[in-house]
Amino acid sequence: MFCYQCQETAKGTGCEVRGVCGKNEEVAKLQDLLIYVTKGISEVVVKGKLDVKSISEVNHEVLKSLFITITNANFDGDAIEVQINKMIGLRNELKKQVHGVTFGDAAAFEVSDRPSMLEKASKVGVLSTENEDVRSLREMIIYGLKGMAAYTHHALNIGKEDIDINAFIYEALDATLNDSLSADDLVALTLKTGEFGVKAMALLDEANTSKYGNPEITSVNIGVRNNPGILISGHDLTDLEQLMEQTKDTGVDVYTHGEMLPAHYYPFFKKYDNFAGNYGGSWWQQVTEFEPFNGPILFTTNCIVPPRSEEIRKRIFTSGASGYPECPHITADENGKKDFSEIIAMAKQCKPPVEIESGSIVGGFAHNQVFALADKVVDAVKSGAIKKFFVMAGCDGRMKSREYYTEFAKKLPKDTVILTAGCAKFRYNKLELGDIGGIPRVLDAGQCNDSYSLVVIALKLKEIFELEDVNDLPIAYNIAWYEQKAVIVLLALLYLGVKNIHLGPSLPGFLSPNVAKVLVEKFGIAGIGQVEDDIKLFMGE
Ligand code: FSO
Ligand code: SF4
Repeated sequence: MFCYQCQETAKGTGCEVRGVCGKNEEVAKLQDLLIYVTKGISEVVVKGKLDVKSISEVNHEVLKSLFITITNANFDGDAIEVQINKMIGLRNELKKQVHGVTFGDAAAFEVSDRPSMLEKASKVGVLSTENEDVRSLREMIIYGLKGMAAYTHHALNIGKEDIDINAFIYEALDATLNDSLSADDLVALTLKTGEFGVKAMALLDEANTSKYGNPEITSVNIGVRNNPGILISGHDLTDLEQLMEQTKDTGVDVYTHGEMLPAHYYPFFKKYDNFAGNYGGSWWQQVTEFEPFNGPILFTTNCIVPPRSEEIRKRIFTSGASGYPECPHITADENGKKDFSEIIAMAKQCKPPVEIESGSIVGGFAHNQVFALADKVVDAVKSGAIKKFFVMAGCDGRMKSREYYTEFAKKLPKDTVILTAGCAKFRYNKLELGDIGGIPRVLDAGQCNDSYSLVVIALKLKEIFELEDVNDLPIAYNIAWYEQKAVIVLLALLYLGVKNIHLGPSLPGFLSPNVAKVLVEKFGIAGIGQVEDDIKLFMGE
């Protein structure tokens, strides 16, 4: 196996024996093959000039396939094998609509069983592209597409689609098979991926806010109550909605974990009395937090960490693109309805969660809420009360080097405000950082996809201050990344012309030295250093 798609990749260069994430060789190879067949489908769609509007099932399954391969989403080899077979079947059906076109291997290969899949996968993985710069650019595009697919898939669950995004995914995946494209072509395609990343985030924002209302300032309880509970993790708000509907009046409480925390900010979910609060910290803390939670856990998306004990594994359920061997996977019926009764029944047999912290955290500063505060914010900037904003969106992760972000937040001058989204916030959202004239110094917009809100806020400030260039705003970007959704957020920012983004805790292992050089020279991308030095640099001292 070879995988270098996430920040925790072994030695910063690639997992070759087993994933640091816990992904074994077989699952890694099956994921490679699943990506390969989505490339083959893309070739059929692009070369066959098929009408993307007329192939919805394929569109949706491509989104799901890409999503399945995101870091920590799906560890279930059997489920991935089923998906590969489904995709090959769809590909072959599509080919029947095309005549007189010669296809390459990705559109033509066949496999009969698991061993033949693994054998094929060994030949079509990341390292099958020999030139390291081409490999680097191709993979960066594919990782961006994975993130884009995840966001588009969530929007689809709410009934929102943008066919142009699906068409672009085919175009880009097909391009990764094309040996005649130059490095410049691939750099251009990388930025175009960012452009469609913005569209995907906008689509999901529209889907979430039209269905669940605009996020608003909310104080979220982080303690516990006395009832049994279900913990829901991941990003899928439609799963949460169905779980809330099915648990109301049952005596079972629902708590969010990790990236589901921002669900509390939406007006829609406030009507449920049993929506009890948020339990614990970011995704990787599940290794210690699931045990005292005592009740069942529903993963709606990544990030799953392989459970350390049988007792905990028995309490894990998955849905959507996520999966874990031997954990029940709750699938939707033809109307999108999921039956969570097995989880609710289990919860009733479990003890209530043990309290691991108490108090509350405040969030809900997506674009609409920040616009409501715009006058205050603009006055604070004009008066000098706010000197700088720090976009610290992105991810959290296990590495000790991420303590940097807690230190950075603590040591930032008191006249600065942190704009955050994604699970990076858990490094500093429980610190008492105070406020500036009533504006909290940490403004959490929501999930990683809500980085879109931060962009909308930046563009609004640019308009208010009548600036030509978004880089003239008093905003610095110190972004933490972990997996491929953060890659699409980064590409979206690059597409929007944001310069001098600092990316940490380490630069992606998938950047070849030459590609890294392009990012440094063209966009001013940099890594992180020591907290004090970086703060001085950002503050222009
Ligand atoms: Fe991922 Fe990052 Fe959204 Fe986290 S992009 S790791 S779980 O911020 O949140 O999915
Ligand atoms: Fe390694 Fe990350 Fe790939 Fe897992 S997802 S195998 S940790 S690079």
